[in-house]
Amino acid sequence: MNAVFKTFALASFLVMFAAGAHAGETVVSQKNKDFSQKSLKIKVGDSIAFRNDDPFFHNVFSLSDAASFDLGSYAQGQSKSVTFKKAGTVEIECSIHPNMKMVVEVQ
Ligand SMILES: [Cu+2]
Repeated sequence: MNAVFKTFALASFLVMFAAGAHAGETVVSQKNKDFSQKSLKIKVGDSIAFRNDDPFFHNVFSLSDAASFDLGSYAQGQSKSVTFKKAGTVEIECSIHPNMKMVVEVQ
């Protein structure tokens, strides 16, 4: 093995390691007045991107102890994400459509 190849191999390993250690992001769609996933398990540090795929406004909020937030209301095609920093059960709702609910288990 020559020195150039060794350096390249080491750099490739470091890039793969860094990518593997990166926290995950899951996309959840809001479509037909519902969340595309009713329940989801993620790890502390992961994020969820909520994308509005309906031709009208949706909101995303949670009042749970493990994550309390309000992403506001936004239109079709827009997406907002939340990073979950605490373990626990998070109930997520839409203030515009009270029937829209999903549960995230943060582990
Ligand atoms: Cu909604």
